[in-house]
Amino acid sequence: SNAPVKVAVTGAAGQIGYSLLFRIASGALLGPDTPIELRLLEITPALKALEGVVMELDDCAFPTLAGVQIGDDPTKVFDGVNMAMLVGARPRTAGMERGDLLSANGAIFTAQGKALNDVAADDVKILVTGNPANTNALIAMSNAPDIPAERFNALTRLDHNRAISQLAAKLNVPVTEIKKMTIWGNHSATQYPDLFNCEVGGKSAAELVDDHNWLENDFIPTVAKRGAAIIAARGSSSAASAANATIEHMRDWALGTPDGDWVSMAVPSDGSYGVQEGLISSFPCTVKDGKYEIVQGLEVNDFSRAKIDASVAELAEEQAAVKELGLI
Ligand code: NAX
Repeated sequence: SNAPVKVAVTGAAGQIGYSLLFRIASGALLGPDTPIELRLLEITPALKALEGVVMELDDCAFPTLAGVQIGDDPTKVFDGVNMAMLVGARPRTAGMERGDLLSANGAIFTAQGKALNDVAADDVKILVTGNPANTNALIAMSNAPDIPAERFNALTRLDHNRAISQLAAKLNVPVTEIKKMTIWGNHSATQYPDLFNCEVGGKSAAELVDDHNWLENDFIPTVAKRGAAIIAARGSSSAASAANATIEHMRDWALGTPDGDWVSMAVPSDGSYGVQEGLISSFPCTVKDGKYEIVQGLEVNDFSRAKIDASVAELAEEQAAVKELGLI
C-alpha cells in the first residue's frame, strides 16, 4: 500500500476547518486510493476545541484517513508535510488599523514560512486561504528561502467559482458549459473576473452576455463583494464554499486541469501580462504533472487592462507596507 500524503491545515478548529477536514479525510482531495495523514495546527487556546473535531473525525471511520496529529508548534506539525493549507489568520477586529492587521498576520506567516522552510517535505505545495491571502502568501514565501517560490499560492478559486455561478445564472446554462473563467489580481474587492476570455459552449461569454452595463456594474461587484453578502445573510463568513475552493485548488495543483480549460490561481508573478515580478497575483493557470503554468497570449483589452492594473497596484501597496514593517 502507498505511504500516506501528509496534509497540514492551520486554523483547523475554525469555521473553514470544520468543512475542510472532513472532505480531505473522505478522499475529496486526492481520491479514494490515497491515504491521508492530517497535521492540524492551532493556537494553544483552540487545541481543546480541535480535540473535539478530531473525535468527530475518528467517528467517521474514513477509510482514507491514516492518522491525525494536532499541535500548536508549527515546526512539529509541519514536519515532513507534502501539502500545507494555511487557513488560520488574524481577522480584523474593531479599532484595528491596516498596519495592525498586517503586523498581526505578519507574525503568523513569518513563523509559518520559516517552519515550512525548515521541516516540510521537498515536494511541499503551500496554499494560503487566510486573509489578506495574497500578501500572507508573499510573507510566508519570503521567509522560506529554500522552498522554490512557485510552491506558494494564494486562494482565488472561490472567486473563480462565484464568477462561474453568477454567469451560469445570467445565461441560464449549466455551470459545466462555462470554461476559461479568469480572476486576475488580488483576492479583494479590486479583483477582476474576466468575461472576455471566458467561453460558454465554445462562444465568448462577453459576446453572449452582450450587456456591458451588467458586466461592469452588476457581475463584477457581485462577484467581488460576495463575501460581504454571505456575511449579511448568514451572520458569518463563507466557510463551506471556501473549504471547497481550497480543496479544488490543491486537487487541481496535484492532479492537473482538464484539457481545454484553466483555473484561477494566485501565484508568484513571472512578469506575465505586465504584473510586476514577485507579487502573488491571480492568473489563468493550467496544471500538468504537478506543475502549473500561467496561460500565455490572452487578449487584454483596455477595460481589462485598467481593472488588472488597479488590482495589481493594490498588491504592490500591500507589498510596500509589509516591506516597511520588515516582514519580507
Ligand atoms: P475562524 O476565525 O473561524 O478560524 C480561524 C482559526 O485560525 C481559529 O480557530 C484560530 O484559532 C486559528 N488561528 C489563528 N492564528 C493561528 C495561528 N497562528 N496558527 C494556527 N491557527 C491559528 O475563520 P474562518 O472562517 O475559518 O476563516 C479563516 C480565514 O480564511 C480568514 O482569514 C478568512 O478571512 C479567510 N477567508 C478567505 C477566503 C478566500 O477566498 N481566500 C474566503 C473565506 C474566508 O473569508
